[in-house]
Amino acid sequence: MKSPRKVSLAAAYERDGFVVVPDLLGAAECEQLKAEARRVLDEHAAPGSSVHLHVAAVSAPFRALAEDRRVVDVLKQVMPHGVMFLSDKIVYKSPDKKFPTPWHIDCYYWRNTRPKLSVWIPLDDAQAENGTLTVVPGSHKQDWRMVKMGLPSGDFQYELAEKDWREGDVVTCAIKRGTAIVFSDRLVHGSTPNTAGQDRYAIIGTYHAPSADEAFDLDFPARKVIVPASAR
Ligand SMILES: O=C(O)CCC(=O)C(=O)O
Repeated sequence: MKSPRKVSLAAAYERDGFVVVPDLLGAAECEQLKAEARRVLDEHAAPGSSVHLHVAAVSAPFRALAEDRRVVDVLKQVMPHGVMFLSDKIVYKSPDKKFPTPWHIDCYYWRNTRPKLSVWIPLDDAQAENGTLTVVPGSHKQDWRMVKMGLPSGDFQYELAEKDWREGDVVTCAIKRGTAIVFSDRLVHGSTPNTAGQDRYAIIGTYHAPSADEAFDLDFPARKVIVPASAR
């Protein structure tokens, strides 16, 4: 019998709009980064917020993670025109931050800029019960409309206008801490609610191809070219 053809990481990313990279970070590293995330939230985040941007700008460990060889080796496979770090953020759910992240596409938040992708790494084991990432494979090939929404925390301001897919299309990413999900800024994604009464810390780094700064980029002080276009 013919065995199924193994699809490359780049081909899977192109087909699905995301790839799961198991065990990118070890458990001990996740524990240290989680303590660092707590420090950053305590010292820099607005009280009560569950999303905090510009982490690498104030944290050496997260700055190192943004350009860690293991992360960059994966990015090089899906970014043929070089790799530039733009920014990162902590997304934190807890017993009192239960709400699901609404269905959305990230590119809505940076309209009229060059394409980007993000690397989502949970620092706690993440599953349906504690608010893991949910994705709709292939949704990056469609255009989606977003509308304003009003989460009490103000952390997410928009959600998809139409949820035009079947229940069975959704992938609920049950993954160990330190596993990474690399996803296109056109991919429909959200999260499950955190009903488990547990913490769920995640770090999300966002990247695009190197280029002269666009006006949008100027708000991101930790931006940095990691793999110049010419190095490939
Ligand atoms: O960690 C999460 O709940 C998802 C966050 C997210 O989708 C985003 O910030 O774009």
